[in-house]
Amino acid sequence: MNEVLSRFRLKGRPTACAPYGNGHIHRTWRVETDSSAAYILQRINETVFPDVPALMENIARVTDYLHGQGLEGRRALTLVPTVDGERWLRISGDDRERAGAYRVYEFIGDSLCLDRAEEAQDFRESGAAFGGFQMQMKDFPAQELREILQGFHDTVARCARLRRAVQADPLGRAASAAREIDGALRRAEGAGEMLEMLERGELPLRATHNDTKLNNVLLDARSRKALCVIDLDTVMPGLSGNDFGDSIRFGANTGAEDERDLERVGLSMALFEAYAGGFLAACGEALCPAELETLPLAAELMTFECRVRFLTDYLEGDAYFRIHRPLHNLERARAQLHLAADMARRRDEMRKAIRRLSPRRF
Ligand code: ADP
Ligand code: GN1
Ligand code: MG
Repeated sequence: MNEVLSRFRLKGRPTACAPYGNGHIHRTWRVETDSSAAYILQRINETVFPDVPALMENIARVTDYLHGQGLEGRRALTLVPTVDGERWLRISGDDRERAGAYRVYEFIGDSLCLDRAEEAQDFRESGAAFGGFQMQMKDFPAQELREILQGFHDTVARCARLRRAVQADPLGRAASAAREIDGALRRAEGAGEMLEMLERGELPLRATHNDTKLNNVLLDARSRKALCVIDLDTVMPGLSGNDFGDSIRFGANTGAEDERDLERVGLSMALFEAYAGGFLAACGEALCPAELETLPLAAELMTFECRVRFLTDYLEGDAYFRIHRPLHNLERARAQLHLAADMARRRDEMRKAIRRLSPRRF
């Protein structure tokens, strides 16, 4: 790895380089140098992100913009340039272990990265980090960002793909999932509600994060307060509600994402309020009333979209989401169905909580 590292402008000479973190997409190492500097080195997953120049252009734009907003040090990711002044490095050759696209970030020390909230307060802080991100990015020209993963939150297109998978039924699995398919296609009717609002100009297009899980936030190790948002690969033009909704889908579920005992699956209003409290306080007046109105619907739609994605992947042969048991994707889809139904029932409760917690009156 020394050859790769020697091509980046590091402070000092590398003394250690070891695999780091629990990310599922890239290969990540922590690097230390003899000048007591620390870095994150990543080899970019080019199967998921084939257009590395576009990906890195987006990240450079966003990190430059955040620094311009005064977020320095541990408050935002910082890319370390190569010795040629580039934002990333291509290593070519036949050595498959070595060849690839690399980037380096400054290491954000004394931080925590959690896979699950240990207390509601952790989830509130993750809301504060993502709400803060909305605030920091509110004047960013979203349309200048490249759409790195096309149609990522186009729920209508996701439903169309499900229909194609049902028709093609390459593994003959559709019969065994008939109930799930029927249910999903029935809800597909209103899947475009937020996209239509965007088209009518009722919702603004924002620079959004799009992968708002808890482990894409760093908390300060001592205070457990939000430090910054990381994993900026999926920052694209999108709807603010989707960022809120995907966090709720994953983090405010009383059960696991793939829970088989559906009795355990549901929306925890306590966790919903914890996240919403952190998020809304941090984004202040950045979101307009129409966006605030859509947050409960967005939580349900993000859950519905995930259900459609899991079900499609089940029918297509589990090619996208890694599975750990044969029916895993079907079980995930069932659990998301259960959660989305609970969210639909509680939409009014969520709406009231948002009105109460938002510093902006609407
Ligand atoms: P993936 O897309 O594979 O999830 P991430 O960019 O989220 O990759 O990074 C993987 C892990 O590395 C994170 O979960 C976090 O623990 C750690 N990490 C990433 N960037 C930094 C950083 N700048 N400082 C400290 N830790 C980091
Ligand atoms: C994937 O890679 P990971 O586990 O953070 C997916 C998300 C889904 C999530 C469901 C790039 O996230 O969109 O919501 O699985 N990420 C991508 O668990 O497709
Ligand atoms: Mg990550």
